[in-house]
Amino acid sequence: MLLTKVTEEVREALAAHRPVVALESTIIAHGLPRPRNLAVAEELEELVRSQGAVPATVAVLDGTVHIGLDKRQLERVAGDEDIRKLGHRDIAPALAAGASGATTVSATAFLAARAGIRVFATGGLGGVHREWTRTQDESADLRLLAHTRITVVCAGVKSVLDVPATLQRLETLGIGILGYGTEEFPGFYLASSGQPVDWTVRTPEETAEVIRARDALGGPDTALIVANPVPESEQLDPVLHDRVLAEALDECREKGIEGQAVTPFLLEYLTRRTEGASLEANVAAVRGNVRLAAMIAAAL
Ligand code: PSU
Ligand code: MN
Repeated sequence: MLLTKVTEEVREALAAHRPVVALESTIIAHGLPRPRNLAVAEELEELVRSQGAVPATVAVLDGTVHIGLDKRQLERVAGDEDIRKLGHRDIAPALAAGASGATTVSATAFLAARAGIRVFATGGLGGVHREWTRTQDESADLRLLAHTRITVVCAGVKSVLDVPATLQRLETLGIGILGYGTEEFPGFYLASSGQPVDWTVRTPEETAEVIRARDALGGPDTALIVANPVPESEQLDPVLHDRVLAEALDECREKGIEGQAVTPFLLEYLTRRTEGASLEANVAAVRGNVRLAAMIAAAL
């Protein structure tokens, strides 16, 4: 059975050691509203190309892993209301069932690293939820990144999470963090979460130096997070953010929403109740991350 299909363009770029950037599909299918999601997905691929790198959007379609999607496949991921959300534990059952699903950070990092891709861009990572003591909800992203050697460019972790607790978990798990042009950990919709980072890099070349040093050392075999803040001019108004997020968390608890549905619910609630302002901040953050990821891949 054919498990994985890598597009010719991605295969050739990897073989020739040209820059490739992996992109996840859950943000498209479950993180952004239709039909804007398709426009963003296409724009992100274009952004990677404009930096001279090859985009590899990852998804599972009809029981096959795809590393790199064509236009029609991207349209399917963005348009299919029934497409599932797949973490890394869900890939094998999805393949066996012939199912289709968008891949989260955990599933995308797993598949991209296995395909030989070294740089991956997304919006914000999953992490420890604020209700953790009651729900024990911690994103599978963290455990997977604890044993996968890949560089992930993101705007920190989603601010709907318990950010200090997530930073503690990242330290425990040995996942590296570099602030990109900042001494503070970004806050996804916000330029800063108010938490400090221990290491700062300021150029793609400096970032590549860290990756090379890890390679020369032979480890650790964990992910390296390049935490790239959304520009302050494009961030969500912090007062609006805090107010609407508090409402979103109350509503999530009252409705008894659990498991995989929590993150999409919170993101959708924020988009609706900030009249699209959180969506613009989210898209601005992802754009910046994708552009930076392409530059880091080129510097490698
Ligand atoms: N970044 C975004 N929007 C998203 C996500 C990331 O800007 O929707 C997705 C990623 O796929 C991430 C997932 O892995 O949210 C986390 O979901 P959970 O908390 O259920 O693990
Ligand atoms: Mn979860």
